[in-house]
Amino acid sequence: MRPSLVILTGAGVSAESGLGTFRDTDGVWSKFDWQKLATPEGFAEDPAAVHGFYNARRQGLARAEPNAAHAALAELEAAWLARGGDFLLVTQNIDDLHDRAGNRALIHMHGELLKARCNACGTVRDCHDDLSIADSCTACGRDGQMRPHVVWFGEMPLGLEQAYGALENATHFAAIGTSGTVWPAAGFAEAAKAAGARTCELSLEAGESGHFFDDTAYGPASRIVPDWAKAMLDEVSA
Ligand code: BJW
Repeated sequence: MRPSLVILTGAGVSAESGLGTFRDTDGVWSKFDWQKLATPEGFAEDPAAVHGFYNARRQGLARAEPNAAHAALAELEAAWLARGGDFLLVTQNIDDLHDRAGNRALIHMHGELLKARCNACGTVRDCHDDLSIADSCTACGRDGQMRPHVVWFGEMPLGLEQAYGALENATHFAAIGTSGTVWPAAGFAEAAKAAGARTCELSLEAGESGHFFDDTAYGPASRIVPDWAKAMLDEVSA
């Protein structure tokens, strides 16, 4: 059978690059109110506050670099494809560290911090600087309609059809640095297991989908992901 690897990543893979996780003790949601900052209702009520939150995170991202876990996943994609396998990396992260490390078969299911979208016409454009309520859409010209191209609570994640298609055919699945709290990503391990994939959780500690994992490795991503990636390649090369 053709080896088919699907990897789901979360905030933990970028933690050692200096980007905050969400639900750890000092995580983003311990300091900021997700209802005000990560919902369409919060944005409608106070768009300037939401822009401020994402502008600060965009500035933080400009100072961040991919770590050894990102590098290992990019090398794994290239090596896996070279051995004739199928590969898909689905990230919940809105940072661009997987892109910068070199992953190409990549879905940003919760959007991208370095993109903005017009609420009026839907046009998506690159966004490397601060956004504000005064910005105009470069496509339709409307004022005050630009928003971060991210997926807030209650909104539909991106690329799900491709992700579920890959999960249905997966022979191997790994969840890396995610608490397994947020749906639909939290259901990926179960979907992969139902498809017959061998499943693995790599994180600092067990998340909420624990019973769907055949294998586990706990520790900092920069240490455990390179070791796991090497073991995966040894397995498919054997
Ligand atoms: C390390 C480490 C190191 C640390 N090394 N590891 C009730 C039941 C079920 C579902 C719902 C419900 N009520 C509402 C819902 C739906 C809702 C949801 O899931 N809510 C739950 C909270 C209950 N989901 C949605 O609304 C989603 N849309 C949706 O469901 O649409 C309808 C639909 C229906 C049917 C099919 C499909 C769709 C949208 C979710 C949008 C999430 N948005 C956010 C913020 C926006 C982006 C941003 O600002 O960045 O996305 S929330 C936030 O959580 C962010 C993340 O991508 C997401 C996941 O977090 P993640 O990555 O898991 O981070 P943490 O912090 O939770 O975990 C980090 C892990 O790393 C920990 O385990 C650490 O131990 C570990 N770690 N350091 C390795 N160095």
